[in-house]
Amino acid sequence: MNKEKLILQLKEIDAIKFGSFILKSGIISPFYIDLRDIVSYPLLLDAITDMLIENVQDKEFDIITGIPYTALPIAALVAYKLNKPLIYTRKEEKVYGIGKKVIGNFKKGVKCLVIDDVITTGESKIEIAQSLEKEGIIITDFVVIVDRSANGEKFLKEKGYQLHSLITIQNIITTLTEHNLISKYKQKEVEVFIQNKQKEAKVGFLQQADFSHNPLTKKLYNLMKEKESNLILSLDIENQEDFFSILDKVGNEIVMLKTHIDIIKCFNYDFIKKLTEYSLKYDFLLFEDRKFADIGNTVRMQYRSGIYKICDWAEFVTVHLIAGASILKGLFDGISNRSSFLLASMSTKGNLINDAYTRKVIEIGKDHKEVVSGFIGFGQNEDEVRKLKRKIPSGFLLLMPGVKLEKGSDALGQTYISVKSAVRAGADCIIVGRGIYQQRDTKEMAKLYRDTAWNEYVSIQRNAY
Ligand code: S5P
Repeated sequence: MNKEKLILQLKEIDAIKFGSFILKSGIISPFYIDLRDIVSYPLLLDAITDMLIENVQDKEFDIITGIPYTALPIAALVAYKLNKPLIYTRKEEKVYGIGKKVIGNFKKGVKCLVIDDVITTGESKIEIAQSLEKEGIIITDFVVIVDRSANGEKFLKEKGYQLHSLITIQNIITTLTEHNLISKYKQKEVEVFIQNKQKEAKVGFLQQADFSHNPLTKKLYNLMKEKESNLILSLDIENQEDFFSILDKVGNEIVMLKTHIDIIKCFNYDFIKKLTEYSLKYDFLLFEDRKFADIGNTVRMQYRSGIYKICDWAEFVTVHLIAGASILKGLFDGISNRSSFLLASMSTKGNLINDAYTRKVIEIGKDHKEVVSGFIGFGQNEDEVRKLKRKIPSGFLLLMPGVKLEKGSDALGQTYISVKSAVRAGADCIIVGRGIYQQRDTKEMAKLYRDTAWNEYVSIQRNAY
């Protein structure tokens, strides 16, 4: 099998995916290589093992190992075909029995070929080599199916190892482009991602801003950068005087203000005038959390008319997609420079949103990027947030409510995840209400939330390259 055919077959079995993925290293990647299912395609498996053998035919080695789980059955087949012994290490530390680290029979001083499915940074390859070397095994060569890194080969070479690969991410992009199996946008996104890694310079969210397709998403990203803040204040205060007095204290700290306009007492349109002035004075965007959820014709009127005329002043609104994509049409048809965040999951105990609903919301959002800037989502812990984040394509923001300095809950079903966990696991912005405005020193508290969230965000993005 040649490289091109291999790539097309891997694409066909969905082993090459495009989207937004958090890798083991914390890198947020626009593509993901998942070769686990290869074992279920015997002809493909056979061809891959032949290609691996061809790739290392002039190399000297006595035994073979495969890194569990994905590469172990592949290595077993290679070993069988070459009539060479197989050894392997446990993925999990063995805590009972004889505690043998390496399984299989070998003599000290043997040369071992290491097979793995993918190389990303090369760091885990070094760890594996070192653990085998401790057992008296000599490692010189690694062979992988996909080299998805920009400089893994160079990295291994510096440490004294040779890397061989069947295909690289560049090969994949070239072949998929030739066969029209990847959009221009994705192609560019992956190329920039690879380049950036080489330069180790740009932070992830700058890149996201370049790729966002929606001017308001871009505006928000750019304002985050400029203000160095990913804090959204949820100012659920009924009294107008208190509302603006808090805003005077925290306006400089926030990138966006989230309102529930229908809770404001004695509302008249002067409130909106003042609110708009504040947003210009302190440079934050306006986000009305109206959570539109009705049929297109109704939301259209709710958005544009009535006493609040939300469409006139709020750059962003929230949408419950329960009635389907027609809500978006009802809201935004004929309107420019307005966008939304879709509720993908919620922070309340016992809410009715399930995985399938979340997935569907994200799918619809993806198809309406001109009026959708991202998603409101929540996870009880970092794993849940990561799982959600993985589903969200790049160029869309994940805003997270239910955030406080520490994990917790309130008496009415709200649950909270900590700021650090939320951002570390994938939230682009945090939405904080009572954690700030109910505290004695609102200004200091807002600063603390802002610094904690932003520092975490920047550190994640830096580590991404
Ligand atoms: O799932 C959600 C979605 C939203 S938009 N959970 C939420 O709490 N929110 C909103 O975030 C909610 O309407 C409120 O305005 C804010 C959280 O406020 P806090 O005081 O609990 O931080």
